[in-house]
Amino acid sequence: MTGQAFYLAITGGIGGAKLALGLSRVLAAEELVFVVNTGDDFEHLGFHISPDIDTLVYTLSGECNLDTGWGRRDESWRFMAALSSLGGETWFQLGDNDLAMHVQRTKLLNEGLSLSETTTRLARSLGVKNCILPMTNDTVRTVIETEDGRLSFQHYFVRDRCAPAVRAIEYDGATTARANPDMVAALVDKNLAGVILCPSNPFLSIDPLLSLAGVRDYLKSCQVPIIAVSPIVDGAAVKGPLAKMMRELSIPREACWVADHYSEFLDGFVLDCKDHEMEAGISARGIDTMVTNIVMQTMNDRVRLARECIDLITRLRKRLPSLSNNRSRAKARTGT
Ligand code: FO1
Repeated sequence: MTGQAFYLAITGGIGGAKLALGLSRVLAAEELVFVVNTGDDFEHLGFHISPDIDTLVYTLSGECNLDTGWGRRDESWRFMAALSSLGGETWFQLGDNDLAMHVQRTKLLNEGLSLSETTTRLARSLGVKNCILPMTNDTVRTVIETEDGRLSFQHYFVRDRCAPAVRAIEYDGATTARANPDMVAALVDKNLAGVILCPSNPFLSIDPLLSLAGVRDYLKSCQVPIIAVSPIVDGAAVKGPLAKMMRELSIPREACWVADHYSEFLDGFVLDCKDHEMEAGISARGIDTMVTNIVMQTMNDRVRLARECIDLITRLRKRLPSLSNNRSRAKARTGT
């Protein structure tokens, strides 16, 4: 890091990328480092595909397809049409411009660059100046245990459209994968101002990172405020299959469940006005709350929410010495 105070934003998926964009409009590039989920990554048609990295890079560069939240805008689909005519797999849609990203990433990885080095090259090529850290340079794959058996994440999410009922979620490779050393360094960097968990699916975008050895401990011992923005509004997932997964996993579809899920290291939680009645319960866990509109429909929504997250961190920094007491209180309460 550059000696400048900076924030670490942990993100994955489409919802997380919305806040990431808001933060990038409020903070200079050197003030904002991203940690991105790679549990969605997979090998497809001979390419290494990193969907959450690409959603973030395309979003930050203004290249993202805003209708889908993934892939590039103004796409053409000649490759997919040609592939289909050859009997190729077309369940995972690769636009002609997006295809170049997968070709170039696979080439750089095959040349021996790490996923981090590859991501930096590709992000810089699209004009993105932020430091973007894959959660690990090793292989971790989210696997969905369903009523139809074990499915890779993209088979579950795209090919089968999240239809099979979820029984459990696993992160293959997490027991041996090393957390990105640059992320570990950032968490103990004296210039770190705060950590923001973007409104991403806890099971699909945040838990893969938390499953890596030592990461929960690094966060618990982090000396700056850690806040999360709820991915749940009024009992329904803001984006994606979260509400359905929670129902199938018999987990209450409530924002306070998410706060509890992170409580062992969490200092602040941002929840929607519609869930304001949960504020007292979350505060009772020693977690500060901010109630606001967290549904991001416009760029102004993204920027406003980003500013409110930074304001919450600033407010918590004034109480820094007591943070660890709160966490130990939360830890004691949840027995984690
Ligand atoms: N999601 C879909 O629902 N259908 C697709 O055909 C699809 C293609 C695709 C291609 C590149 C890419 O980076 C992402 C893509 N996604 C697609 C999204 C992908 O499934 C991500 O994992 C989700 O964004 C969830 O994180």
